Amino acid sequence: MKSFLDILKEKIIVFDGATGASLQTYDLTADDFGGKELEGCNEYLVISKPDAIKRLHHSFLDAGADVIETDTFGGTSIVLNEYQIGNLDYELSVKAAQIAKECANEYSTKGKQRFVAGSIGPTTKLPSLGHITLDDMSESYYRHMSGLFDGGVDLFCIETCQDPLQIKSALVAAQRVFEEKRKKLPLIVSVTVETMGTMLMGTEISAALTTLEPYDIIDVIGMNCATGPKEMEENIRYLCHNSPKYVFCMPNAGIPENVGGKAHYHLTPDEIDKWMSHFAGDLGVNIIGGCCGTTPEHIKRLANISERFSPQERNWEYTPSVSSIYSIAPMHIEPPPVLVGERCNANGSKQFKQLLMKEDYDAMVNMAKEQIKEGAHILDVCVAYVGRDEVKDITEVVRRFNTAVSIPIMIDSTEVKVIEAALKLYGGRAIINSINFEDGTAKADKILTLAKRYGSAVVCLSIDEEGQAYTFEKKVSIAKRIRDYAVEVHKMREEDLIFDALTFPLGSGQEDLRGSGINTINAIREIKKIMPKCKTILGISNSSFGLNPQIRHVLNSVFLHYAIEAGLDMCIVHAGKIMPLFKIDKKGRELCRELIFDERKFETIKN
Ligand code: THG
Repeated sequence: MKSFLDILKEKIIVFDGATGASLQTYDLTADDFGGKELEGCNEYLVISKPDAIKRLHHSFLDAGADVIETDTFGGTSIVLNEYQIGNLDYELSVKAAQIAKECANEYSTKGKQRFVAGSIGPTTKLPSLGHITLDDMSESYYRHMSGLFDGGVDLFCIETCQDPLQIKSALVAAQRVFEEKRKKLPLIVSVTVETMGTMLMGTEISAALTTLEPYDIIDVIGMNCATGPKEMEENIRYLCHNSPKYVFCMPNAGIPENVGGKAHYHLTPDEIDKWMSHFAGDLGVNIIGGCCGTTPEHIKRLANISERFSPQERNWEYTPSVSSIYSIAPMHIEPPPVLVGERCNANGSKQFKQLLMKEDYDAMVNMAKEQIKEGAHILDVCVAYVGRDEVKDITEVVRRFNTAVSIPIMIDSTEVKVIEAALKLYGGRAIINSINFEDGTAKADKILTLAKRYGSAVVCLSIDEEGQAYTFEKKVSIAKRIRDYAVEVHKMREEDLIFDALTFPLGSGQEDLRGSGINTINAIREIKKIMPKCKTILGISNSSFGLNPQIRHVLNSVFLHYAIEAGLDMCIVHAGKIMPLFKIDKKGRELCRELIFDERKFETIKN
């Protein structure tokens, strides 16, 4: 017997068709559902009328489906509670899995194995809108998934996803189940892109891919529901061109039309055949199936496609990026740098600090939006302030930024609890700023574990047990040590590590900092040379602490120029205050250059 993932390499796999719409044609009575109060609860049918579910499975197995889905789309306690049976979540999931497995086994042959996918729906709540916390949602998913696992499903299908934060809570649960059972099942995540072209929360397909791509436990990413194949084409093409994971596509039989008060799906088997042949044969989709309105007749045609085509070679190209719930920001752009707005920082902006004190969150959101207007691609967010509860503050801020701010965030904190609280509220792919080896690896271990759990990228500072690195050698050797550790021990990918060789004030007149500009620039060049996949970043404004504002903008801009020349990918700056070099007079430029490269013919810069 081959595994599901082995077969996925060899053939286009066919899923089954609509559950809900098919069940409706069976004319089930209230009694069939187990009474008036359970009428319409399809998940309870595995207890009250298992024959109806078996009939459904058989109809799709007869049509040639390789995979049938369990009757558990609304199988979480969150949904079952609407029928007051949330406590039956585990039991119903086990039962549904057993019934499906029994049916699949009847049909399975050596030449055509049949599999069962545990259907895991989106529930009825959107965590990004504050309907439920990630922890509560995850707990509900965990019981549901444990039941599916114990009932014997071959894989998990987290489908019809509406909100990236909802997906993350399901992934936290899946990770927990796989760890507890010491066995990982193949896992599909399938998002629903509405007719307006984004997920319900406004998420573009690129943002969904960026948020999901870092998760090792996900094997397949795709789309299902909401529309027919025609409306999915551009997004399916995007996934096929960009996704390193297998691609899944399960459209409705067209956009539903209201016919006599009922949803009517009009796409014929011929039309589905035409589109899905194109997706599988030209674009390289690996798994095809049907969602709402698709019947065994449609699935028969998909099984035929699977016989006509083999999996196409996809020459995908993935650009390492981060995301908000809406859109993405690559971690390297041409020309560089990626601009990380520095102003939403209680230690870096008097205005932001005062707004935090007043707890004026709307105005904080406005500061974020101003930075986007000024050209920031990503926002650094820091609410650390002595005497305040940082976990509470980050919770208030990230909850709002998650939906109100269109660009990705960088969580700037040294506290593990704060980072964790932020990641639990953020639906995009965030950057954690930062880890270091100041107290050895203990704290970095905790933060890297969070980074893996939530798919984040991580800024790594050149700081070790002996303190901050001032010399070139120290900056590089610590970066290398952190890289090796993060990759080997925590299985981080090099492209998700962003090295900060540290920026110290250059104009302070402090003798021991004289060489620090050139050391930082040389360290960036060396880090890019020995770890070319890794990214680099600097908090540029640190370089000009203590100088007057006009001189600061000049020095920051010149320092940034040389850092970019050395290979800097990203910088934390006040985006609106960075000047192109041609706007700086020659004398000012030269003065700054001498300061940065420690060629000073003078003692200190005059304010
Ligand atoms: N590396 C990494 N993260 C960092 C830094 C770094 N985060 C914080 C900091 N350094 C980068 N952010 C800032 C933000 C603001 C300023 C400097 C660095 C700054 N602010 C003015 C001031 O304090 O004088 C503005 C004052 C105001 O507007 O009120 O200079 O190096 N990884």
